[in-house]
Amino acid sequence: MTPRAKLLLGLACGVMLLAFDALAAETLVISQKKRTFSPSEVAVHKGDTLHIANDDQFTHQVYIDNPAFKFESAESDPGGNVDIKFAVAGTFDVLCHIHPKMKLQVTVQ
Ligand SMILES: [Cu+2]
Repeated sequence: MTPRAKLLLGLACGVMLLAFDALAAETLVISQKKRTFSPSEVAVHKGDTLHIANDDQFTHQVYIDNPAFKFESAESDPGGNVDIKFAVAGTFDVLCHIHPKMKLQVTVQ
């Protein structure tokens, strides 16, 4: 095999690996609207990311207080967003310090 052919093969393998990674890990969009998460329950796989968009007229925040996974965002103004990557399996409540009734249940498999 020529050096050029080896290089092309290497590049092709790299591109396929990147494509596989993109397929394996997903990003799901959650909306914060009228002081609720929508949807309010979601199931994801380990490595997936939730993109939590503040589509509300209020400032929100998100946190997770679980022994297996803790997360604390800054305040997110209307139009802002927060990304949370879930690396651990389990069931987690995503909550908002500003609006204690807001709850999103995330099941990670
Ligand atoms: Cu809130």
